[in-house]
Amino acid sequence: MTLTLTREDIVRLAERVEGAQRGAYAIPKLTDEYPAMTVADGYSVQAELRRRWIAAGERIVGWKVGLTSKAKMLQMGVSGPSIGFLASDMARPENSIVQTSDLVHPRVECEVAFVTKHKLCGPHCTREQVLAATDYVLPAIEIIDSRFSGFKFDLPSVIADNGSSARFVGGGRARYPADIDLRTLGVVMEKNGEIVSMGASAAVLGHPAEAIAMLVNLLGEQGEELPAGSFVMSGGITEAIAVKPGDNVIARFQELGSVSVRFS
Ligand code: OOG
Ligand code: MG
Repeated sequence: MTLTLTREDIVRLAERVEGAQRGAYAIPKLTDEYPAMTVADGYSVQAELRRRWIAAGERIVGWKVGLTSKAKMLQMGVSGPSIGFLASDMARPENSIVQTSDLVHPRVECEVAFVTKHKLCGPHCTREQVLAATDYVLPAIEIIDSRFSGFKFDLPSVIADNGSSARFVGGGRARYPADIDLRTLGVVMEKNGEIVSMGASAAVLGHPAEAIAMLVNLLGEQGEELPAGSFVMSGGITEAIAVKPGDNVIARFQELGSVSVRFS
């Protein structure tokens, strides 16, 4: 993996992204200024961002992997995957109100989330290993918020922006993975009582646990492992839907119940 950015560039870009995340304003994609930026550069900026968040007292509770379904890749014009860290202050309780004034242009996605009971390490992590290390799965709504103007980006930029991570809500009914078929779960997303998207969990790499294995292998390339007790989102099953104040979103999953969130 090639790095083109200097240490100074990495710190500068991490500060720029952090400013946009905390201040909820849009910035041009980073490759406008650094056209040669690579995926490895993007992960260096993300690692610096994570270091700064931890230094500010935040706790990393897990990870998300994104751009794992055709619908998402087509919507964003980017062939994934991208991973990002999840911090404790991004979590919101089921059916709570998420404030949009803290966000640039929020969108919602329905995802299968995993909670692990054993640590996982790459390389060569497999779906079977992920399932054996999973404590339970649950439905989740991810609220993504790309900080890039017009939601237009490329893979190095979105990785530097921590995979557009902003908020997440877990809920519904937690299940042991052995008790359900994770490939065939139907999901319907409703906004203000109307169906806005629907799909099936196989849209995520044929099986959402494949996405977790991919995440573990990407973490391995960065010299990291996925600790036991991590909360991990496997990627939007359908395309993401824009939300505004007053919207009420509910994702209904077969076997996993439903999860909802409101916006103000
Ligand atoms: C990148 C994040 C994608 C997913 O589930 O595919 C993502 C974006 O679309 O802003 O979280
Ligand atoms: Mg997502």
